[in-house]
Amino acid sequence: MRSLIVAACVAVPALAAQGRPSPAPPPLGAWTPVPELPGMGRPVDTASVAARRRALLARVGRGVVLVPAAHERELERDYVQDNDFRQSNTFFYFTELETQDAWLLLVAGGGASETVLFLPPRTPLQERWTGLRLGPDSTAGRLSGIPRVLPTDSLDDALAAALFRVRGPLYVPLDQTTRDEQRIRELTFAGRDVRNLRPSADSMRLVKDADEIARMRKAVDISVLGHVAAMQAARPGVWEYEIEAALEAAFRRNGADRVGYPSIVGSGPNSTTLHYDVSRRQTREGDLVVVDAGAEWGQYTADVTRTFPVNGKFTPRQKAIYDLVLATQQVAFDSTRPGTTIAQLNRVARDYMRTHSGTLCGAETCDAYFIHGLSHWLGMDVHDVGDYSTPLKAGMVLTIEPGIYLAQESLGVRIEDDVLVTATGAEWLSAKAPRTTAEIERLMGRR
Ligand SMILES: [Mn+2]
Repeated sequence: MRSLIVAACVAVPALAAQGRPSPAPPPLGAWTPVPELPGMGRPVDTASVAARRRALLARVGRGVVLVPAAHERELERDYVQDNDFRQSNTFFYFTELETQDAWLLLVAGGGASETVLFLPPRTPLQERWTGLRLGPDSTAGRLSGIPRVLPTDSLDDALAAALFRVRGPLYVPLDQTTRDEQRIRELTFAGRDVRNLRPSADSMRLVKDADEIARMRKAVDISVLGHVAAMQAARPGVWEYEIEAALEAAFRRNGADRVGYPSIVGSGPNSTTLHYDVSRRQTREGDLVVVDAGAEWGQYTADVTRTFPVNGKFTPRQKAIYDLVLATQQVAFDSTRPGTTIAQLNRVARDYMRTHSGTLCGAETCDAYFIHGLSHWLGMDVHDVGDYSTPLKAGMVLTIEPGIYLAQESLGVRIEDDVLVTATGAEWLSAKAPRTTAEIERLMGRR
């Protein structure tokens, strides 16, 4: 699933703007454009990416790292639904460049470390179709903070020379398309010690640096506005797709690049289907609606779930289940601090739900209906990379998302927030989305 908490409901900007024909505030997603690349790319935090590359080289010790960029997707084959292109996360992590068909070469040991960016030459004719592209020139060097930029046709020679000099293994991310794998095979020859870069690169991504956290905050803030819009769009008789449209309109209006994963808007019986994403049912009086949706911004995604009554008012039964899920989430949050593990948080949450079920879930305790995990890592991937047994450290971001799904009653409740581990505990990132039944009813009462 793709799912945090807050003590108080903070004023949401979209609410303040309701019904006032005042000039629109700048969208949350606004960010200084790069003049050389109209329409594509955002500025690179060159200091952050350079620090990530240094950290990687320190881990590698001696060797050569080669990271390909992603390629443009094909409309006819790849069912492209948002953009023709999204950068590969590994390439983005070490460059923050949204350019296709590029390669990053890092050399560690053998006297000196070296970083080279390879870019395909620019072709003006093609740019009539694609818009301006980065090419192997000084502009790319300046924007990327990588002084050495060469054309891709010099990659083979540069790689051979680097491997000869360093006499160490070649690290490549073994997750790329067949096209890259073929190219990587061509670039290497028999007997070469080729290793997977992913375990090292992925474990680095577990702890977010300041630039990554800023991107995540933006993705989360945009997502909060979407969830508020979804609650405001709800009333008995609207179709799930109408709620989804309001949600995703708010994402885009506030600068989201795309959704981080297919939005889940499940009403009534669909509230108990964890990954229901077709949004085709008409809501009815008395339904609960589970909305699990996150905006992606600057390659990072949020993952937030809210559950609300379509008519704006929880029944006593719905409220009782909701409040147990909410209290479970709070208990897990209160245990979130450096040194603990996701497995421990899971245990704390399940123990709490079990011992506080009373007769709410009949013969069973309610944890029997909490049928998925409590948490997952969050970052560029909605289920972000990294070893789940890693003890929490400041800078990690995870979801906390308990749920109870009672299919016989068409009653599903999930509450999911995004949490940043801090030096002393944790911070709710998605706290601005109304979360308690009182906050939700107050917001929906103003529709
Ligand atoms: Mn989730």
